Amino acid sequence: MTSGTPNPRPGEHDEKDRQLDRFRAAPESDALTTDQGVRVDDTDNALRAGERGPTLLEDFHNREKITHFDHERIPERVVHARGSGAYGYFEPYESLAEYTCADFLQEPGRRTPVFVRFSTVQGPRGSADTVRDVRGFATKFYTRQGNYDLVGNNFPVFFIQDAIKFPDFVHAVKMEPDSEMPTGASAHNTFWDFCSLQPESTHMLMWLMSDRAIPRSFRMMQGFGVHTFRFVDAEGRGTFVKFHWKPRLGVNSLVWDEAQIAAGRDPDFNRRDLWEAIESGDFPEYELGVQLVAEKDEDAFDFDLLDATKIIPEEQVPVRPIGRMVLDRNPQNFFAETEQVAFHTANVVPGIDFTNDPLLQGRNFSYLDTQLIRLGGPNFAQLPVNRPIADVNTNHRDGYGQQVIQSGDSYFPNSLSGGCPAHAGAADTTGVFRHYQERVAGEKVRVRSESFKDHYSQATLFWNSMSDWEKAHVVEAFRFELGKVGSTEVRERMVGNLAHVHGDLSAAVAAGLGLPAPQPASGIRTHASPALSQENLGGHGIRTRKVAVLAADGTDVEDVETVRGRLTEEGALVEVLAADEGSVHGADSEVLKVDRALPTMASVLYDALLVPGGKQAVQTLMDDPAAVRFVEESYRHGKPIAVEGDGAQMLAAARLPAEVLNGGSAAEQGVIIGDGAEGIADTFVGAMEHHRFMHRPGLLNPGAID
Ligand code: HDE
Repeated sequence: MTSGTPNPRPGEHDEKDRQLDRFRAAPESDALTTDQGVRVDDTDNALRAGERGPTLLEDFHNREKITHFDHERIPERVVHARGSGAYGYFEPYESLAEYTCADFLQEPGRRTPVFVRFSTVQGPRGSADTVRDVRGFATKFYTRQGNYDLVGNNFPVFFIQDAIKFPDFVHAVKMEPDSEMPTGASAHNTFWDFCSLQPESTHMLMWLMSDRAIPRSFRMMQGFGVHTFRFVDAEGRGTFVKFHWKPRLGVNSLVWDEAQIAAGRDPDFNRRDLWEAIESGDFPEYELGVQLVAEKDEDAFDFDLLDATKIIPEEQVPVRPIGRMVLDRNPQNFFAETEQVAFHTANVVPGIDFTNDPLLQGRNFSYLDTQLIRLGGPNFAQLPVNRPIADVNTNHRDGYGQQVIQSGDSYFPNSLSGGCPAHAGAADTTGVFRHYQERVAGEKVRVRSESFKDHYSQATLFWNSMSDWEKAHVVEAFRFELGKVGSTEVRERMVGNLAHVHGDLSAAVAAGLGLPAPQPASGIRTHASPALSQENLGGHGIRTRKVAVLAADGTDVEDVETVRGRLTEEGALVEVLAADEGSVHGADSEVLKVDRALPTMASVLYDALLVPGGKQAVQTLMDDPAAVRFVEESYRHGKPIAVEGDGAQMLAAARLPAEVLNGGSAAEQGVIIGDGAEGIADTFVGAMEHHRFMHRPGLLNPGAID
């Protein structure tokens, strides 16, 4: 090529490139440009000296493109790195003016926009969703009086009582420092070493070992503010408050074996579930409730309200529903929104204030501090997802990433700018944040209050409140986790701690670890709080539950349609699975569309299973190990199974216990065997409302419960 000849157009050289040209040439409006707005005609070939020559530094587009790419990542969150977000709104049911002057809680039905981020705690950004872990449940309310962040979890308590221990706790639970293993799991030496030496963790461990730590869906878990906060009314009067989110769909969990398989089959299990529900218009909904305690009753409990390892049992102070939140929009860009959202416990609005909970006080320092490193400077509140809808008028200036062209002076007091921005006047109380005037007095001491020292009573309360299968799952989880701990000393110490919770628990865990049962502590209480058991936290209906239908040529298509009709009427999502995608033919040549190829899916991705009749089809399925495994796992994970006609043969092929197959109690165990789709459809819906059947023969480890 002689100098001065224009470069070849992309695609000039070969036919394939010419075919792709239609994806490359853009109308002016969506043309590719540099960061400076200059149009680019080729982003496939760097500028070089000669076709086979060296790449030229002069190619500003190439350098800009690669430089920007090199800087795309920011540090992930030190905890809660893996998360999923959604937008929506909150609306109160009633005015709460009696307790708080918070503007967004004054008017029934007035909507406040929100952004929510759900997360796991231990694992890095790319870790699996269904690990055993606490889930973050953080909500940013964009109120007219500024942003309010309720940065909660799906458990109502925490591992430690004082924030100064947070780095210790996180170092212990994160991957081990030498091997960086295990990812997304607490089942390792350092975590249990720490907890065994830290009895204040015991209550939280009960939650962590329960099925609450493996939620079926972000849409099916509770959220808690954890700390006791303070509502403040227009006259400056305070009321203690604990916040609760309750999911409309009920609280439902996975079982451990299922969660582990799902981590491989779909590491995005919870993220996908949230995303798809919102995309399909099944908007997740949660009710916000409060437990209110008058200041005069601060000392009325047998625990300290400032201790974040304690709950206020709902039977003692009922949860009062005050509003609902609906999540109705997925983010447009994961990084810009879900990754860059910056929550902060100290983002409060007039009417909501802190207490002296030492965990909360430390958090109020940490969240602002962590954003500085994560988001690269002090201007992160200007990012779209963090920007308040309330007017912002500060004297802050400059800094990395400043987005605003500010004008005027930036000091106070000033006369040259007419005193602006000015303080709210003394008489102007509406919409002004005034710190609650709590009287404090004390020595400067480094001590833990005596009132924080009972570490076991509420762990016992939790244990006593569980149903038999929930207890069995707690025991199995302790056995699993401690079974991964190499040090016998740590195992023994931990089992020793559990002997203060309940003798049944410590004995069952010890047995699984091959240790002698420790002597149960004396004075273990028998109190219980039914509100803690998932048995009592069911939702209504089966909306968005996923049902798999196993099909092959010869499937009874009419029966499938009948059951599908009934299930979709109730809002369930039905998918037909067969060996290959496309369609299968019924016995009378009807056509049934196949939604998914069986080898791409797994039982753990569904809530319930239907095996329709059809002699030839059932024979094909019985010869397919993937189909047989599907049935076997569905049974083992407690999922409702409906079989119609010949489909019943699949139960025997999956080696379900004879007592279920022949004992006549199958329906009670959520295994619905019937002739004719009409007959089974209603029972199937009822079984799905029950979610899981944990009392099936062979499911509960007999050693794990008495
Ligand atoms: Fe957090 N926590 N935390 N935490 N936390 C963070 O802030 C911290 C605690 C919670 O989706 C960090 O922006 C301290 C309790 C959630 O972006 C960090 C203590 C509860 C999220 C931090 C706690 C939480 C975080 C890391 C005292 C439940 C994710 C990244 C022991 C009530 C928010 C970030 C999101 C995130 C500090 C304890 C919930 C380092 C010092 C208790 C949901 O600032």
